[in-house]
Amino acid sequence: MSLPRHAAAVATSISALLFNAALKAAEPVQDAGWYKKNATLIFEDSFDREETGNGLKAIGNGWESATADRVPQIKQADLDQGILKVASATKEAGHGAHIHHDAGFQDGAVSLRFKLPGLNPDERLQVGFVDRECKTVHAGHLGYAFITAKPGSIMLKDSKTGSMSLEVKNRSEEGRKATGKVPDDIVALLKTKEFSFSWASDTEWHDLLLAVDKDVLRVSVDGKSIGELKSEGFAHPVKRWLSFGFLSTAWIDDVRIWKVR
Ligand SMILES: [Ca+2]
Repeated sequence: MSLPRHAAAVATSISALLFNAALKAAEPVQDAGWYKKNATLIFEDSFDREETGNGLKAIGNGWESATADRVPQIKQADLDQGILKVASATKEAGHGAHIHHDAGFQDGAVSLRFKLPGLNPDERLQVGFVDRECKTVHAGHLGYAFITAKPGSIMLKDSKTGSMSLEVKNRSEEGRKATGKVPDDIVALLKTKEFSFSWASDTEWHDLLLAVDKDVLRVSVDGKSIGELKSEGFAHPVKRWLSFGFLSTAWIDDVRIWKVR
């Protein structure tokens, strides 16, 4: 089992270890049951309806597609048998499908069921948080879990202070222009902003819990912890949108958003 990157950094002294052990013992495990008991349910959707066409608001219940209007002739989001089935027209739209819903918490979680149905070789579901009012970052990208079918993995990423930071993007671009490569300090920084955990993927339904707890992003599947990443960007004060991104096909059901504060 791989050790989360931050855990290695924290475990620099015995006193830090003991301090962490005390914290772990005092706090209950924050699984889906913990959120049901301790957090406020601010949104839920089981997709038991039909969509209304292919447009921006066709999914209904407050969902919006950021990419529907690029390819109005193609249905990318299909409500079928009570499931949100997404088939991203990535090539035609020049962009992977992005679907989002208002969230609005600092600390909280999203729970859902997902399935990578095995219809395409590049299936990947991106689940995370966006704040378009955050001006230090490209398109408001804060942080995500990337669930990839082949090879099976789940990557946690702090986009806000990593690859989507305007400062990081500008430094990378300047470096490429000046020397043909991204500056070494930026390469080193970006390595600290993401961590990939192995996950045995299949084409079945799974329960996902993605939780933000201060500066920690935590992911579990089917009630079992996959891993967590500690990074300053996750502490952004407002996760304004829940956002899904797609490369090809992924299915989603039973989305719930929980707010702790
Ligand atoms: Ca359903």
